[in-house]
This record gives sequence, C-alpha cells and structure tokens, in this order.
Amino acid sequence: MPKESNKNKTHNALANAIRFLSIDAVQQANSGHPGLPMGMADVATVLFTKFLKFDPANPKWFNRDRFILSAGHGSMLLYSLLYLTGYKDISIQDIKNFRQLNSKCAGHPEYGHISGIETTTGPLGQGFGNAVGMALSERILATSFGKISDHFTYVIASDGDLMEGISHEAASLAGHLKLNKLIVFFDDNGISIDGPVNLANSENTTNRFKSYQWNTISIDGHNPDSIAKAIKVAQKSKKPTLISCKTKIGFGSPNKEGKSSAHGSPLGNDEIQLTRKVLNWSNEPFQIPLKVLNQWRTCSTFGKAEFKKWNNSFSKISSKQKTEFNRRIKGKIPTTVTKALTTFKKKLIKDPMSLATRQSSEMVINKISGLMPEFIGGSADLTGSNNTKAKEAQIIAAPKYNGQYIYYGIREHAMAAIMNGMSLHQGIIPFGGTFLIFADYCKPSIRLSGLMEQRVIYVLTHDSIGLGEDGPTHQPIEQLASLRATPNVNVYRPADTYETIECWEQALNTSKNPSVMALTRQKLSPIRHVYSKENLCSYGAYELNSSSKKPTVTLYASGSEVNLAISTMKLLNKNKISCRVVSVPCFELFKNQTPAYQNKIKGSSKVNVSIEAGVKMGWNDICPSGTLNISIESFGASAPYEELYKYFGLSSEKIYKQIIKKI
Ligand SMILES: Cc1ncc(C[n+]2csc(CCOP(=O)(O)OP(=O)(O)O)c2C)c(N)n1
Ligand SMILES: [Mg+2]
Repeated sequence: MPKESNKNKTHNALANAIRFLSIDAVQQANSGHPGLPMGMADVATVLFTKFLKFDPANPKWFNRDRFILSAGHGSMLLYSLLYLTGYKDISIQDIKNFRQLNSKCAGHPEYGHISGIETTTGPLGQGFGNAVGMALSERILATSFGKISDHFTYVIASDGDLMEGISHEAASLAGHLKLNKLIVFFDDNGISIDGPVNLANSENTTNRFKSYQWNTISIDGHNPDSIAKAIKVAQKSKKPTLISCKTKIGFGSPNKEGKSSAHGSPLGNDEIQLTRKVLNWSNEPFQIPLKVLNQWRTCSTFGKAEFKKWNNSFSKISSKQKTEFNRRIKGKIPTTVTKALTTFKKKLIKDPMSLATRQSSEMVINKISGLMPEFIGGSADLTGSNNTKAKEAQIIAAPKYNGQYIYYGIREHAMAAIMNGMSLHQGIIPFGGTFLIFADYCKPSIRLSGLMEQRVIYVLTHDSIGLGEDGPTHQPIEQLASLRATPNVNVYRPADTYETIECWEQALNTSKNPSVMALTRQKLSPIRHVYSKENLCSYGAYELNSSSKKPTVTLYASGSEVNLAISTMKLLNKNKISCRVVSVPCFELFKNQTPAYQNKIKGSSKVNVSIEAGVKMGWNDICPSGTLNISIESFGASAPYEELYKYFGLSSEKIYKQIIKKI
C-alpha cells in the first residue's frame, strides 16, 4: 500500500468507519449488501464532511440539502452516515439490529423510520425520480420565497438505477428543465448481481447523459481530492450533473473486491479479518474509535452555521410571507379552497350539468388552482384529454420555474416518481394525469406513494370501456381492482360533477394518502340533486335513494355505472319491485367506517347486485355475501361506447333480467 499522508489518513479513517459499520451490520444480520457502502464510502465521506448542508439536530430544516440513496440496497451506507453524523433517532443498537423486526434500520431505507431518510428506496430507479422531483420543488418554491428555498439535491445511483427505464425518463426531463442543483453520483463499479454490467450493457452512460443536456464529469471514486473537485464544479453548473465515479464494489476485501460476490451477502468472518488488515482497521465489530466518531460528529458545523444564517434570513421576510411559507410547508389547504368548493356544490344543485367527470374535475382544478400556488399539476402528454390544466396555470420551465403546470412528456413512470419527490420535499401538492390504463406504467411509484403516505393525486381519465373506439389496449379492466388492492391508496370513482367535487375535496384533505381519481371520458347525468353539508363521498359508500324502507333489491355501483343503477331501479320500480341504490365512490374509505355504518349501508335486501365496468374482484368485500356481480371479466373491444355497454351486458334491461332470475 502507498504511504498515507495525514490528510488521507483522516479521510480513510472516516470512510472506513462507514465500511466497517456496514460490514459488521451485514455480518451480524447474516443478510444485506456490503459491496456498495464499501465502494461508495469515499464519495459519501467527502460529500457529508465537506459539502452537504445539513444539521442532524434539526433534521427537518426545510432548506437542508437533500441526500437520496437511490440504490437502496446499500442502506447500511445511509444508516452509517446518519449514526456517525449524530442524528438523534439512530443509535449503535439500531445498527446492530439491522434488518430485524421493528428495527429502524430496515433492509432498505424507509421514509419515516429515521429523520435523515428522505425517501423510501429499494426498487431501483425510484430514488432517482424522487430526486428530480425534489430538485424541481426547490426551484418552484424559490419563485415564491427566493433564497429561503436554495439547496442542492444529491443522489447516489448505481448501475441498476441507471439501467432502469425510469431513470431514462427522469434524467431526460431533468436535463430539459435544466435542474442545475441536482447532482448525481453514479457508482460506476461495472458490477451488478449477475456479474459484470457488460453482460447486458454496451452503452456509454456519460454520453447518454450528455445527450440529455447534463453536465458530466468522470473521476476516480476513491480519490478524495477528485471527488471534492468534481462537486465544486458541479455546484457551479448550469445543468444537472452526473459525476461518474469509477469505484470498486467491496473496496478493501482482498477476495471479493470488484466482484459481484460483494454485492449482496455477508463477507464472512474470515474475509472480514482479512479486510480489517488491508484497511488497517483493528477495532472490534461496531466499535468506532472516539477520535473518528468525534470527527464525524463535528462535520455538520458548516451546516449548523448555514441553519443559523437561514433562520436569520427567514426572520427578515414579511410576516405575510412567513405565514404563507409555514402553511405550504405544513400542507394545510387554504380555507378559501373549502369555501370555493362549497359554493360550487351549491351552484351545481341549482344549475345541474351533464359532464364527463374529467370535465368536472377540470372545473374543480380551475376553481382552486389560483387559490393554491402549491397545487402543481401536469400530465404525461394528455393535457387535453386528462383536463388537468387550469386555464390560468403557467408552464413551469427553466430558468424561472414560475408556474403551476408541468408538461411531463410521455413519461408516466417518472411523472409519478417526480410527484412523490415533490410531495416528500414539502411545500407542494402534486397532481398529474394520464389514462387509467397507463396506471400500469406508473404502478411502482403509485405503490411507493402509498407506502410513504404521500398526498399525491393521480388524475386517471378514460376509466372504462366507456372510452369507446380506442379499444381494448386503452380500456381498463383490472386496473381499478389492482389500485384498490394497493394498501393506503384511495381510489375514487365519482358518478357526477357533485361527487367529483366531493372526491377532490376529500383527496386534498387526506394528507397521508395518495389518491387516484378514476374519471370518465363520456358525459354523465347528475345523480345528486340536494345539497349536503356533509361530504357523502367521504364515507366511501352511501345510500343515494330508495323506493321503500325495506327494498327487495340493493344496487351498488361506482362512477359511470351509478346512472345505470338508477335506470335499472326505475325499471324494477315500474314492475313493482322495490329497490335502493348505493353509490360507492371509494372502497377504501368505506372499509374505514364503523361496522354499524357498514351494516346500515349493506342493509337487508333479498337481492344485492354490484355494477361496475371492470373486473368484479374486490366488490365482495364491500357488498353482502351472495351479491350478484355485473362486471367485465375479459378485455374490452373497439366500438362506440353505447354499443359496448350493451355488448358487455351493462344495460338496465339485461341487468333487470338477471335480477328477476335471482328473485
Ligand atoms: C426494480 C428493481 N429490480 C431489481 C432489483 C433487485 N436488485 C437489487 S440490486 C440489483 C442490481 C445490482 O447492481 P447495481 O445496481 O450496480 O448495484 P451494486 O451491485 O453495484 O451495488 C438488483 C437487480 C431491485 N432492487 N429493483
Ligand atoms: Mg454496480
């Protein structure tokens, strides 16, 4: 080994503290990924000790630099950093409990477990997308608050992160938007699980990012001076920067360094002993020499000073601005929004409208957008179909970023991950549109919205065969069921304009759930004719009308099929069969009601029928047992929508016949 200078000695000791905490924790858990923390310890050490603006004593300080470990399998890198730098909510005991039940140090970093974890990562590429959302949020908020919003967003991304399709989408948009305060360290170790990356990859990653309009720098990821120099250059760039760091996975392990065997299993006791020798680390497992720990603990001095400076600047802004800033950061909806929606509901009762729910949703967006600058919309190239753009909304673009609308391009997956990042960043309530069928193109990120309890609103239009002629490739069949099956995601399917307002109101006021708005392409007649002070959709299901106290038949339906239920009810009534209709705009909210309420809604009809233009899966959790399901269990077809409804058995006459058979 070359002789170490004092400067290098200090750096190496700091980096080795990360390496050995990671090695020891993975060994103790007998599970985990030592390779990445060992390989990226040098980069992380330089970043955290010399550049990252943060204060472990004030981990939620708004203007901190964000650090995202997109390659979540390297979680021990992040846990080591948070412990070493002195975050209060992680102890050495937590690290010893790595990957055990209820440990804060879960297999992959989970948002909410430790204050320094900015987002949940593990599904490769997601963190990269989140980071783009965070960097964009920082720029958007600066348009209202100037230097109060002024931080960098740093990312560690692995080969896997950058191979994933989502990184292509997100990087391309980040380059287009010139997010110059986004700095990505690419852990260019040339190794993934199956072996060398060149088993499956031939592209030049640097050139790829260059073509996205990024600034690119290539360095030796084990040379502290090169790392520092690259960060300095990146900080001054007018474009987002990719710093490709040539590293060795499992750095320091004589038999596993540079090999995929270092990726995802414990090094083993013998190899650990050898690695301790190579890296000159003679400490017991989990033991960090006091001198090294103290050096780590003081590295945020710069961040603490920045925190003070920021507080000083913040104290100088007007009290009106302070109140507005605090409101946005807390995610509180302005009272003017509630008032506007109430006025809209009342007006609608007087002056009913037959609209597609996507149009109703557009009216809601138009009414509230100007009242909530933090309400940031967008669409994946379907603005005119999703009806997501408020008339007044300006387009968000470099270099000013003042606006409320993002043209995401045809990048559904990145849109969803970016929205997660915006919501996590705080100060923004994102909503974005595509067709419901393409929920499948953003599903991994929708799932993470649910897992991280983020208020992200997905405006998913063209919600059934009711879209008509575009045919089965565009007609959702199983999408509602699969989204409803995702924990914590509220799926709304409003039946008319009034319900659309209620569902939007509920989505905006539910800060710990993502919401899916499943909206129609086709016009729907109004079903609500009386103003209700209470938000009936917030119950998830409610009785819309009934022709008797003890109706023989109860019809349950959502969205566009509520009107079908009403016409079926009319037919039954005409034939002296009493009936009631229950509108079911949101399964999840109904399941949260008391058993008493649920039983009241379920009632005691002889015949129960659910009607929805999609698979029946899930309806039996809502309806009484033995319910007849009117559904579609095959792919759709291409035709005018009225014909399709008849073809698939969704007509009041056909439903009526089935009910009579059952009675
Ligand atoms: C979307 C997704 N697919 C697959 C995996 C499983 N997985 C975890 S890490 C990894 C790739 C490892 O290679 P790299 O990203 O270069 O990380 P390194 O081995 O260099 O640490 C894979 C396929 C995952 N976590 N996420
Ligand atoms: Mg790799």
